[in-house]
Amino acid sequence: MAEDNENNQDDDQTPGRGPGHGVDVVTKTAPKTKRPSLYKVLLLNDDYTPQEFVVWLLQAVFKRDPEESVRIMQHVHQNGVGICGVYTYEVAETKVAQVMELSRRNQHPLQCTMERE
Ligand code: TYC
Repeated sequence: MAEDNENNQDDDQTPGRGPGHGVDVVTKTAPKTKRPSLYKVLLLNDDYTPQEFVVWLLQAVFKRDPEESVRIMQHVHQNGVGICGVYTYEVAETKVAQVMELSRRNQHPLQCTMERE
């Protein structure tokens, strides 16, 4: 912009555009960024998956520290369901797929789902 006055009051002394005529085109584009939706990744309790496997999984997949992992596992064990983490769609989808694949490979019935926050 050639000049910085808010409403161009003293720009139009001479008719027409061009050098010396002080005509600015002011465009104000609204920021169009939207925050992505977030998804909770939920672990479901069952009677067969070993507690140690769940604690290991929470560290390996969800990068929880050992104490947090025990706390989350115990919460799921006692309440039937618990949150492992909150992520954007594709990250949540990947975590769910990793849990399901690790459970399947180890022959555990552990289930994991995601839910929009
Ligand atoms: N209930 C399981 C047991 O006692 C442990 C467990 C915890 C399983 C959390 C799944 O998401 C789960 N062995």
